[in-house]
Amino acid sequence: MKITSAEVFVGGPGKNYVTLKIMTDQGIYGIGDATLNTRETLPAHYLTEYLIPCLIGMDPRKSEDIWQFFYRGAYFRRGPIAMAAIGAIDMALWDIKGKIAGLPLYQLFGGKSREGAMVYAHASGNDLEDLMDSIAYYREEGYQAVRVQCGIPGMPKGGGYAVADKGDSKNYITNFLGNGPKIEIWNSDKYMRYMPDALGEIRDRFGFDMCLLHDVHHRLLPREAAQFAKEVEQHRLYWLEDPTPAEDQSALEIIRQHSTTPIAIGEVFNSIYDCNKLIQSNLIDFIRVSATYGGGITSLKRIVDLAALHNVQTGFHGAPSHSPISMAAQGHLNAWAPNFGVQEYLVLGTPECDALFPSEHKMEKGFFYVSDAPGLGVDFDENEATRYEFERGYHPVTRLEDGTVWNY
Ligand code: KDG
Ligand code: MG
Repeated sequence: MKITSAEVFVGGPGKNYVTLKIMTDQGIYGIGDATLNTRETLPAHYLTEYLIPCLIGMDPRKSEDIWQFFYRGAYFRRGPIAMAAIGAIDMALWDIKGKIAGLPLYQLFGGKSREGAMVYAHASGNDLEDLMDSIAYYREEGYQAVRVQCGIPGMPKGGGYAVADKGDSKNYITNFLGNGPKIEIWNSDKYMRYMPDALGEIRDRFGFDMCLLHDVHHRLLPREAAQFAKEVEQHRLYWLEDPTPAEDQSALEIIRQHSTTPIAIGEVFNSIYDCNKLIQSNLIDFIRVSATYGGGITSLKRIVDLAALHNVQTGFHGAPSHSPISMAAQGHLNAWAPNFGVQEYLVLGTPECDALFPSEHKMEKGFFYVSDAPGLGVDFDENEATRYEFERGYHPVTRLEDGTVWNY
């Protein structure tokens, strides 16, 4: 069996999805996602200029060897661009493998450990009242797990990270597209004085029978993060996400020394080497790496296995930047993983998105159910794809009130 061609498509409804399609001499094809949010054309070029020319003629069943060829075979390794490109190839090869076997991918991993995988929604608001309404909405929809973010009094309206990450995909997309980065103003002191009590009020209103998640989005200093994690311990968060910037891994030691609040980290990681120390030293409770810029299924599965050895659970990144292809890849891993925790999932199910990526996967009352279709169980409609083209976008840039650039 041989790979005969491969093509990259960039675009989608309000989003620059980067979709790779690999064709074989047996008529079976596979698809993969290389959507590196706000830098989408870079993995697309990496694929077309460097990787696809080497792929032609390779045996698509040798997904491990092909992964090693592109990872180990490159002198300059890792980084989100290369790993997103390798990840897309890897997803497409697993898709082909499943189609050859006539099995959904979760069966190739070892079968299902659960029927539905719990997902968490993004509840957000310009202020706490607004946030409460948003949480109530998701609770009524049946969600057991909700991430909560709200505007902070005294910070410019709409300028807090909470609002930029707003839950519904339409707002999210509007926030990310544009001709230059939107500037957001941040003040850690105001945040730290307000947010712990706000989390307490949420518990008072909704009780403890709800998995409550909160994302600090890399904004605090290590000592501040330790203090924050200690203060919110009483509210029994399901997780506190990205309390400090991910590069400074020793910061997690300071947080651990002061609090038992569960820590989730890793949405910006792209290899097992970014998280092996954190996992093996029990400095985190949930690993957030994604299939998209984490090198695909082959490398994500390796991370899941390492995490399982150390009782770290999964909580894969699932912001709307990931296309339904990588969400399907993660869906199959979630169905199988013995150490599954939760999946971030923002409903993308617009008619346009469903038309571009048809699938039978289902979201019901806060749980994701993978279909039994062979491979990834999601398709890509090339005719639909012709309706879309690339539109440049940026993440916001954060500044402190005195103008200093801060972490987004
Ligand atoms: O591309 C970056 C976004 O996906 C990120 O801001 C979202 O923090 C995020 C999350 O937890 O989904
Ligand atoms: Mg996050």
